Amino acid sequence: MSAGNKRGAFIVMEGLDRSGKSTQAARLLERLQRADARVKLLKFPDRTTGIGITIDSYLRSESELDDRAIHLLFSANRWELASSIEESLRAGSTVLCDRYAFSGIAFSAAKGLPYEWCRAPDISLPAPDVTIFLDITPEKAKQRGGYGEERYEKEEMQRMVREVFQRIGSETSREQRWVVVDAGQDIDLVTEDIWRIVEPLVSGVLGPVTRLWETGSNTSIIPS
Ligand code: Z5A
Ligand code: MG
Repeated sequence: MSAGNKRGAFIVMEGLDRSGKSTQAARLLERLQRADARVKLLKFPDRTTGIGITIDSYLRSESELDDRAIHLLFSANRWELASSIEESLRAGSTVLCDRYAFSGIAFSAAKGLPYEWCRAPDISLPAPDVTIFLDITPEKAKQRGGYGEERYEKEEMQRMVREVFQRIGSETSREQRWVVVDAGQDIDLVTEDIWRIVEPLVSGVLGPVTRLWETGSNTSIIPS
């Protein structure tokens, strides 16, 4: 991190199931570490917390929950870590995150819940400086060993999820960048495309951490 008032960059990976988020997040982590950046990798849902254990059981279809209740738990799972994300950014670490609030909206809206209702609980979370959307067709994703056994891992569901992601991307502000990468290409080409987006952020970002979907205020969620 260079001198000045710079903070760490907040980078989010989004995409359909099997689009390569975890593979690319691991590669990016390694590359950032080689570039001598302090970096923290997170993944949502974080299945290790109390809330995350409930989410895990739901995703494995070991328990049932009302659609709205599980949506709020996914959001609460992010809020559990919101302060620590902001602290890491302020301390100069790059924060890399595998899925975030956009997955929350995409999956719940694809189930039929109203889009605005789905977005509401995540308003004011720390906003990414860039969201990298790994775009792939559900047909191509399925060829990658087929979908697994978890809830939502069905082609028709993934098709609707992709449509909601496209809406989110089209509505994202210029400041909170949404960049689409072709995730159907060779794995190394995807890695290079991602690096071109991330490299300029490695030396840090000027300005405070912004808030998701908040207008006119950059008030921190933690005291300075
Ligand atoms: N969910 C939600 O409803 N609400 C929320 O708020 C949040 C999530 C945060 C669990 O997510 C579910 O939770 C998810 C959304 C919902 N449901 N679905 N679907 P998860 O993140 O724990 O798990 P996942 O993301 O569904 O699946 P995944 O399998 O981890 O996908 P991935 O990380 O994008 O893919 P990958 O593991 O990196 O790669 C998959 C395979 O493809 C693997 O064999 C790779 O070697 C291969 N691969 C990767 N890239 C390529 C390329 N370029 N070419 C060829 N092969 C490749
Ligand atoms: Mg994954």
